[in-house]
Amino acid sequence: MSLVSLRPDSIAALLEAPLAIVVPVYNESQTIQSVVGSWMQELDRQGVDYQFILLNDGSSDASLSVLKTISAEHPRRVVVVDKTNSGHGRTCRLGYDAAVAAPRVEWILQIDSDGQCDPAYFAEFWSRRTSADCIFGRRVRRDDGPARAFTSQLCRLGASLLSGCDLEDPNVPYRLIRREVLASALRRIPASFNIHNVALTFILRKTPGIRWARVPIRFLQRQGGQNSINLINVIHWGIDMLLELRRLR
Ligand SMILES: Nc1nc2c(ncn2[C@@H]2O[C@H](COP(=O)(O)OP(=O)(O)OP(=O)(O)O)[C@@H](O)[C@H]2O)c(=O)[nH]1
Ligand SMILES: [Mg+2]
Repeated sequence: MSLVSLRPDSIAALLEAPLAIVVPVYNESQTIQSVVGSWMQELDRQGVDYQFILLNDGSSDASLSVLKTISAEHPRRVVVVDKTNSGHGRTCRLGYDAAVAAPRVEWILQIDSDGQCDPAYFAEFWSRRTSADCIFGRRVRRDDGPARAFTSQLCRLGASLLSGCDLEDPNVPYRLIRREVLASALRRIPASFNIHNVALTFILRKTPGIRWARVPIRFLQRQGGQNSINLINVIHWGIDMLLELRRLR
């Protein structure tokens, strides 16, 4: 199923499986098909009932047509959303808003579309759900280079100083969250925020009574496409993140 609607409730109406997988997609035409394929293989092996929400974030390459092909091949497993570019955080937010509005969804998994999130860890995440509300990856090994690791450490330092506790890997894109817990956290995060995943980690960690689990993961190199790191973006995101977290305190 493919749609061109930005309303969370119209996306939610298409969600029927207990696991919704939120995947922001930006210029990933080279990678997205094999990434979704390898995830499907693992999810099917685990016997999990799932649906992908693949959100095309205004890609300028052929991502959208690849997404449409994937959804035509797997209509029961894939919902495609096409939107103008708003960045990783706001794109994830739209997926989260849709997933929490779907009554049959019990869990939301967020992963990236460039193949850095290895499906091999999924079984461990899934098994932890009986005793945790949030299961987050912690990138203990990174194949994407020291500049990436350094940026993540700066993010961790800034976010942890503002929250008063160690947020470990606040921006990690491998995260499984119980629907009710995500829904109540989102109510405390303005939709206009930019760095949503860090704000979400911050709020979830500060909410009493939430049961946490962390799964150590190796973060792979992106499987193709463009590496997006550039100093100007990183500075921009860092400033946004600090301003946004200050508002949440
Ligand atoms: N760069 C970028 N990525 C976006 C955007 N919207 C959604 N995404 C997706 O967000 C995820 C993370 O983006 P990446 O460019 O991989 O960012 P990263 O993992 O920090 O950096 P590299 O993989 O090293 O390039 C990917 O799945 C992108 O397809 C956007 O506006 N810009
Ligand atoms: Mg990446």
